[in-house]
Amino acid sequence: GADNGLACLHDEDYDDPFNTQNLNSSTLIFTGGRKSESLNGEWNFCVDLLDTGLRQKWFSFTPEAPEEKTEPYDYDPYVGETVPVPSCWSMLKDKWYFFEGSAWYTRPLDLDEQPDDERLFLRVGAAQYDCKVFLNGEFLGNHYGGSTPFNVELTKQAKQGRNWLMLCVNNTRTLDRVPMRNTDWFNYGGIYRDVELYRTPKTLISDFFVYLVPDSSYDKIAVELQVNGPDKTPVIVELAELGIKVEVPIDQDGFGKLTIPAKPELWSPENPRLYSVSATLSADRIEDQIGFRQIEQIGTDILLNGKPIFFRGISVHEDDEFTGKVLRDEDLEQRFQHAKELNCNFMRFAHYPHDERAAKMADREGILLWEEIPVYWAIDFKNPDTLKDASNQLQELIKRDRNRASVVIWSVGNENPDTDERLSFMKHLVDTARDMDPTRLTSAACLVNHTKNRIEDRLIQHINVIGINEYYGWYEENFDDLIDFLDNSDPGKPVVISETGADGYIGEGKLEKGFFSESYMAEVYRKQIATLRQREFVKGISPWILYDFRVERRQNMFQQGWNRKGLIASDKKTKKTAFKLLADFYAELKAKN
Ligand code: GCB
Repeated sequence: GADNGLACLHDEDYDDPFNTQNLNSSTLIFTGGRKSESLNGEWNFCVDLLDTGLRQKWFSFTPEAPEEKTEPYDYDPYVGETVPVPSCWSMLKDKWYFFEGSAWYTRPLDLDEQPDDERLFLRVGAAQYDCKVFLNGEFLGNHYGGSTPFNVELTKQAKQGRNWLMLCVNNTRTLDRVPMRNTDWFNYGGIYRDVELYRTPKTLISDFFVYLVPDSSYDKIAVELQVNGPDKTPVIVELAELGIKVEVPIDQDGFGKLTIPAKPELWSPENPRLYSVSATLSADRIEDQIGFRQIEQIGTDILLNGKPIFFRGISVHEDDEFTGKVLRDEDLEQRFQHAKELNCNFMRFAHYPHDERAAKMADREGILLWEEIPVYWAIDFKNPDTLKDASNQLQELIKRDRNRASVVIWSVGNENPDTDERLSFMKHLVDTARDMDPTRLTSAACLVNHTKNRIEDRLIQHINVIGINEYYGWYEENFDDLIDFLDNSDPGKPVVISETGADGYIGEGKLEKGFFSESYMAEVYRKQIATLRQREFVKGISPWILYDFRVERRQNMFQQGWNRKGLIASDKKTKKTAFKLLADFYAELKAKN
């Protein structure tokens, strides 16, 4: 038949027409204050392991024009099974648990007549990893990167009446992507964050960055704006609570920047003060709640608003026993509640960009954040496409979250082998972060030289804060080596212990002592706390991890598909003994400050 595999996708000599990578978040980065129509809800759905849909072009006919259907297609996108969006298909049916490949999402889009001066955008909060977008049979582009939002303009293709939107989402792990094949978290698939439709005027404010100028004078706010469209009139920026209303001139490229004298109350964990900021350009208006603060690194110190700070942290994944990567508001609130019970002032969002609602909550809750992209372990550092993917994810994350006062660190990687290619790859990412954002520190979980038992990583010269994942008492069986390790290291920069911990299994068949017992886990925490507290250059700790999380690679009888290093079990309720040890330690540090 026609589908004989000759035009097989991913065959080496096949030029994949759907791999354009032209979608990103750049036209509609800024959604704050805009009204949207939710496209969440039931979508028609079909898994497509063999990519038959792309070869047979399942998207090419619509029910309104059945004559375009020239052959008996192997799937009808307009009838049949549905799934909710957002969701992870892995969680919906047992037979989809390990499914890795393409899946098709289809839904109608009924539109009124579109006013001439209106633009229409589809925004996808996140789809893991590759998402191809089709409207009324036309391919509009694809997006790489499973954890950052992207948008696609539908103005030209959308028509009055019934339209059909199809998204082909592929969660195949590949060697050239970020992340690559091997990770220590579950490979969920699907559209797992909100899908929305936005209407804007012809000219819109597409990007908006407002920050306290980081020159230690605390008396200037900078505004940077990007405008998309023909109108180049000034944008009015208002910060009513500070008595500010200014016009920001826009240049020919649509860019505008202004520095304004202002003395805002500073944002901090103790006083998470946010200000309403708005920007108006004719009919377009956006709003945000923004905090102003300064974070800097001097020698081995980290300073918040000029005062040395210690990060009392905890690491967390985006994972749920029942919904996978879909986190409801209550889930996120509970997460901050647990962090507060631990007396934390800091969280590490590992190992990829988390839901954008989480950073907004952290702004309100007064929790400092480390945000990160999935440059994890040995990705393909010599491949320019891999760098492009990583860099795009970093830029999308920064643009999404750079108005969040809570975010103080951009982390560009986790435990990557120290090769020349990796060094230049990572330096490129650090430079990108600095160019786009002068108001945050850079970091990465760096390397330990295990022979010399010391911190040793050429990347350290390029970043502000050295993240160290150390598992003395767990993967490194001799705990006392931690003492040597710290003695041997002289990093000259602040070190944040970005991971430490041990598995503690508390379900049926649990052990009283030894590896995987809760008491052993607690013992590791006791020793870690006693040792780390004595080191001058250790300026923060974010143990691994708040909750047990699902992962394919952990299959012994205590794990059964879960990494059990959580201070709280996978039910997100049951606390292990180590929880209180850490909470008490942090309470003591907090009292001293
Ligand atoms: C690490 C990784 C983290 C793992 C953790 C572990 O070093 O960064 O992703 O989950 O160790 O539990 O082994």
